[in-house]
Amino acid sequence: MTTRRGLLLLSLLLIGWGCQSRPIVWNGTISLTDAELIPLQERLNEQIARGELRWIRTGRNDYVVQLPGSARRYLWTLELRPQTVTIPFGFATAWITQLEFESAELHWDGRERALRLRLDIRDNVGPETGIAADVLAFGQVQRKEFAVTGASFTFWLRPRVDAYGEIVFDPIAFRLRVNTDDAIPEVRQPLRETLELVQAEILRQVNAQFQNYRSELEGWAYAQRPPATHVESLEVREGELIVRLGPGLLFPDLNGDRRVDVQDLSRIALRFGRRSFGEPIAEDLNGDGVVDVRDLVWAARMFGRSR
Ligand SMILES: [Ca+2]
Ligand SMILES: [Ca+2]
Repeated sequence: MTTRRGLLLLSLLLIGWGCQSRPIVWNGTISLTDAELIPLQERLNEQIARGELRWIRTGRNDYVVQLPGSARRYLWTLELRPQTVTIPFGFATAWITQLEFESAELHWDGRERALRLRLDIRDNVGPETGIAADVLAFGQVQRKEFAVTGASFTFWLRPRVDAYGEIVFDPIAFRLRVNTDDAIPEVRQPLRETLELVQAEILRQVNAQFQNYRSELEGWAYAQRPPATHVESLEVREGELIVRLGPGLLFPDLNGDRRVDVQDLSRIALRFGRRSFGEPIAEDLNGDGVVDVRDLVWAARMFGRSR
């Protein structure tokens, strides 16, 4: 206990000195193009092929999502109710019988400044798929069914830099696109309104489940750049993410519990003075090739923080 307290005190005393020192740093810019997204895209397409991301319909939908290189499988649930909208002289209740996902595409979308994930929906003409509605007008109920063509689900994930110089993704924007022009004129407008309600409902549920998956995605983004760097700024252009990197100060959690505490400082102290000969050392937080007071100071400054 005394050793730990001593360590902490030493670190805190050194902060003033450390603030003035300038570690040797890695500066530069990297570009993450659509090519870097291909493994993520392939994984999604495999999951569509395996039926883990198979379709969406009114009722309960269960999905499994897994990133390449990760052992974690995320379960997502969407629970959609039939939607009722008013129409002249009555109302219409519509539901999705079944819309099947066909393929996934990932792209850096310059206009939206976001990572775009589009799930294309198979054109359907069968009786068991598509969108259906019960239309009540002038006291009569009629069931209408619509074949769906050119439909897609699109999610946008907006990257930004957090206070630790890491890429984080903000909650999702979403658009459900269905060609409603094929629907008969009397239900075209109610159908559009219904789809807007469904879209808002999907967005609400997906964002509520985004937290866990988000850290996984951020881990992926972290792995795409050189070690011992922090992100200074981001710019999403068409087809690429431009990442400007600055002085390499890794978040000083060395035992992987996502929190900087005395255990992490102890690890730096234990390897104090160690030099790297090619192989990076985890405790060399600023990447200058040696575990020294600069690394300890950085860890002390981040003491108590979690991520
Ligand atoms: Ca820790
Ligand atoms: Ca160092």
